[in-house]
Amino acid sequence: MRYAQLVVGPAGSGKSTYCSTLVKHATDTKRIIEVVNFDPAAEHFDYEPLVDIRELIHLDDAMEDEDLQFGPNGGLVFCLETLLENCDWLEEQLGDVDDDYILFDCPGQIELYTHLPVIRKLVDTLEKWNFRICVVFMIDSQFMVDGAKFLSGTMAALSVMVNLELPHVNILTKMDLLSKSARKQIDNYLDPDPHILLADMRNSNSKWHEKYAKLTESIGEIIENFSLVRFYPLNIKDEESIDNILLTIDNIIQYGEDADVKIRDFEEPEPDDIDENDI
Ligand SMILES: Nc1nc2c(ncn2[C@@H]2O[C@H](COP(=O)(O)OP(=O)(O)OP(=O)(O)O)[C@@H](O)[C@H]2O)c(=O)[nH]1
Ligand SMILES: [Mg+2]
Repeated sequence: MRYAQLVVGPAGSGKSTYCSTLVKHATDTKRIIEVVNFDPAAEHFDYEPLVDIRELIHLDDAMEDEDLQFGPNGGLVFCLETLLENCDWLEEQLGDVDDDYILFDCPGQIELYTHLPVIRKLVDTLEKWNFRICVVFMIDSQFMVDGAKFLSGTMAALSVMVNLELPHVNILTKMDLLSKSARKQIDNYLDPDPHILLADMRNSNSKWHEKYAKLTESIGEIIENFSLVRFYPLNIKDEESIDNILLTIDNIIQYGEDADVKIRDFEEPEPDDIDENDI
């Protein structure tokens, strides 16, 4: 079995930072986690990718091509479709390593996850290669601090869940940036209670709420009754917070249960231990 996290979410939500944070955390705990960059427009990230889609196709290739003439959004979809058509390339780059653990750092274009088929097809391919996958949907906690925003973030998470049909974890990122009062507000939403949500919407005097109070209430109740969406807070400056998230996802993909957990051997071999045949 192979293990993977498909790291998705809106632009700038903290996907690449999450990947580099996990890689560092893994190194500190003597574990191996690799990252594959699936973002053809990426300019900067703080990890050394195992595979980089930009070596196959870069967004500029799609935008600057005289025949294609894509804009940034269509170009991005085109690049991912090109990746799909070149699965052999990806398979070769990934190698065939049993029990490996890979984060796929995806682009920040939300429609790739909410309704377009290309990521779902990539997932099917990864599953064929024996990957057990958890979708990790990132959302910036700063955009979740009132009832209306929370509702909209929840619906986005739900669309991704329905479209990708995989085990799924929602993460509230950038918790370190929240003020004390915002943090308190978010705590109310971690275990969403439709009544708190409704009270919040009522107090906000929003036009939406005036018109659609009953709809908001029903959506809130559906989410609660079916335990549909839950958010986990992540503070990348707190090792315990990182550890909790990793543990939750490991449990979901059953990492370590039937795997030979890979531990990096950081100790240099003693000179006496080196077999002459190795030299
Ligand atoms: N303080 C703080 N900043 C963060 C955190 N996560 C991300 N950032 C910052 O937010 C910005 C966007 O982060 P990225 O990790 O590039 O986000 P992304 O989702 O990969 O963005 P795209 O790939 O462009 O969609 C960067 O300036 C990061 O330094 C966090 O947990 N705390
Ligand atoms: Mg990124």
